[in-house]
Amino acid sequence: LLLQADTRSFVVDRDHDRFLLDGVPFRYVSGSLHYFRVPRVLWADRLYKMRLSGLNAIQFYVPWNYHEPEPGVYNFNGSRDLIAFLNEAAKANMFVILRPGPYICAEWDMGGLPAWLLRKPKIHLRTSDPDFLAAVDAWFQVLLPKIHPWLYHNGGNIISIQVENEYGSYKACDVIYLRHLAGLFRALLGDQILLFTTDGPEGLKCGSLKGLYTTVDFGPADNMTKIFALLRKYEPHGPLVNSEYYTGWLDYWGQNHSTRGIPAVTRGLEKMLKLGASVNMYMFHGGTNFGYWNGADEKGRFLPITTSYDYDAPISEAGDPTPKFFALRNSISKFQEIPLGPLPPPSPKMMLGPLTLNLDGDLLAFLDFLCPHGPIRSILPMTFEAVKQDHGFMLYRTYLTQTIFEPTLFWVPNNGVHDRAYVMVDGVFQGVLERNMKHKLFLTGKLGAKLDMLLENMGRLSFGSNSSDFKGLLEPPILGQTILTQWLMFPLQIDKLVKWWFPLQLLQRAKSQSPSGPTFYSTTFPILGSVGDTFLYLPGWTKGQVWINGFNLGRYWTKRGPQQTLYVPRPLLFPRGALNKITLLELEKVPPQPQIHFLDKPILNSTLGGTYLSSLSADTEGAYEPMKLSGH
Ligand code: 6GJ
Repeated sequence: LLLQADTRSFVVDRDHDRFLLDGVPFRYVSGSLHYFRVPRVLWADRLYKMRLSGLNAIQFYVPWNYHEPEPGVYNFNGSRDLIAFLNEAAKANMFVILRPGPYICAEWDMGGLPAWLLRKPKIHLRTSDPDFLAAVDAWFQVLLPKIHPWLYHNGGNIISIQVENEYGSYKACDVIYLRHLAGLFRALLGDQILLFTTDGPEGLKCGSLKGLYTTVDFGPADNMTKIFALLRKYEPHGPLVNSEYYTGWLDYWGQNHSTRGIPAVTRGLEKMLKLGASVNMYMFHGGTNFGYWNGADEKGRFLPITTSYDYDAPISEAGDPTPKFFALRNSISKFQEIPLGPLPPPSPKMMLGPLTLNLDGDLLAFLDFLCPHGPIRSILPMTFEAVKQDHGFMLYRTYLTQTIFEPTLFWVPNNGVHDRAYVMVDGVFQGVLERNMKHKLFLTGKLGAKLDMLLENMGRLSFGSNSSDFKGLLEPPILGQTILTQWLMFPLQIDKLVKWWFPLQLLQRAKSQSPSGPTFYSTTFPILGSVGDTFLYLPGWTKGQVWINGFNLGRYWTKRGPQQTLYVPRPLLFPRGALNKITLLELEKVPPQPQIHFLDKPILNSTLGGTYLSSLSADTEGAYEPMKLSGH
């Protein structure tokens, strides 16, 4: 009987330790890129370059929090249009290995889980907790029917789907939860699609599940023979699969820039391909953590991920093929056919500046506009999650109930600053308190003075967090012997204000004050020559947030490094003399000359990281000594 021409299938052939695509032996050589870290207008460019490198598949996560900003509110538009991205991958002739979570890790805020889950503070994330499962079921009943038509056997390009993410690395090890997910995926996607799990070698025990194909992840420095032998205990037959072969590594603010050498990366890839394994390289293109989307890790110290997710990947953050790209293409060419066709040249880069920014005013001067509904009052401070503010900044205000004549210790017990607090007394900046750091402040002030703390959420723990990472003031601060109570919380809608421009009449009033603490600066500028990708450089600035033409470009932390420049994709900029607007919220201290530059190359590896690490012992006694990070 002839196979029906349209019988499409992607299966595991356990008799010959391989995949079969439509009955023909198939091996994927895949690369990870995250649509949520690349503006939509650049998706096709990145995918085309990945195809030309010899990849025949791409692998990517779906961040739940990117698509369900509020319970029951969904966003699949613009750069969140997942279906459009699947379509771009199909146009680039790429198969897709999809990883919808619900937890994805990925150095993304809360590993992709929505912060609104924490409005039930006792929820047990990533377990069979009924509250968690109810939210997961509702989300997947929206997402998975969208995916269904894109499954390979239905005519699409999705050849396999991962359930959860490295669940074996999570303390809960709740098999009921994993079984629930597998059942839900089967119910909504049918019996044909290949479902799999991914774990590090130490996570295979709790992360694998009968009925889901077991895969592993490891990097160039790991013992491949040993790890694949361990994998064979779970999958005695079928193709060997490494779902995350690390081509580079992630960066944390305050730590040195991470790189991975080319020879080790290519050697490991060729060894796996020689074994007939299917491999996904994590990352092939890293992209950027725009806005507030970066996640964080905790290794003795709280370690937020930088805005750049360049990852020292084969395709740079700006989309340029690197020497590692050509080396990997050469390795792949020994096993797979490389598409012919010219590789696009690196994108045109642009230099501009220096530009002098104008003082718009202290953040406090705009409080009415930033918090139009007014403050929430509570005896004890409330978390971001309790007031339903997921990202960014919240102002906490109280009033001194006595005059403090002598400099008096001000601190927050139980490491209760999540994650940084910028402290003002009657609008005058006093200094910073930071999570896991024993910064101390000494304050004076008169009876009735305003004590303001601007709390910054630096991104929620994403890897293996053993507790929910609430943000804001988790404990009432202490001034001398007094526990400060009676708080006003102002959730701040900064992005709305920046996007829709500052009310001009307000700007005039605000300018009168001499800047102190969190302050807005901005300017407008035309681009008269040709527009190109560029890298915003802020020498002398300290730490803050940047918007270009209303787009939240991400965080800068010049003082701490290692990242010194922020990637500005050309499509964000208006050409031919039209005015572009840049707005900065500087949280600490501006340089004598409030100037910024646009460079034609990135600086991601400043030595300031070292300076910062050594400065810890100087100005912040007793601070945690930064851990020498062994790995992720
Ligand atoms: C993965 O955990 C994760 O699945 N990961 C890394 N793991 C290295 C573990 C070595 C002990 S490095 C960065 C990636 C991503 O976080 C990925 O989402």
